Amino acid sequence: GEKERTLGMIKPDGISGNYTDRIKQVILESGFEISKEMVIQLDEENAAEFYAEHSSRSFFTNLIRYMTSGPVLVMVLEKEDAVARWRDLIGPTDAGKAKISHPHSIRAMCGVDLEKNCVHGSDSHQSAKREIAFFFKEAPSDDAVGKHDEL
Ligand code: YYY
Ligand code: MG
Repeated sequence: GEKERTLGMIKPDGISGNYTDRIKQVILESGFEISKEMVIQLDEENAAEFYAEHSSRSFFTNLIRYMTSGPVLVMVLEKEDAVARWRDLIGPTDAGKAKISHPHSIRAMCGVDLEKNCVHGSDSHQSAKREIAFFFKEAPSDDAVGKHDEL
């Protein structure tokens, strides 16, 4: 496969639980390069835009409250097949189930349940592109300039 980029995020419970260093260690030992990183406190509008695909779901309000409950660490992760490999490494969405089915996954290590699962990973190449652009301004180009002034 080709070297590619994905967006990784340590969610508020991962930061407050002091898992940042351990998660980064797993990332680097797994052969990813962390090419960009930033700590940011999301507000409700940011979080709702980031998770817009879930806006009609019953868990949305709780998800936004959780995602704005403290700072997050966002990272651009680079590796061959980074999108799929990072999803493999974080494990299933439900961290409670991950502890049983994927005990070596990051969500098993630091997550709690279906909501508080401590990390995010882009689910496709298209999502990765959108999510990286959401947090990190690209070098000036016609369609990147001025679109993300709020961040
Ligand atoms: O991509 P991933 O994070 O594994 O799961 P999504 O289905 O995209 O859901 C995004 C986010 O929403 C998930 O990480 C936790 C939360 N969530 C929830 O609280 N309850 C659900 N039933 C499904 C998802
Ligand atoms: Mg998702």
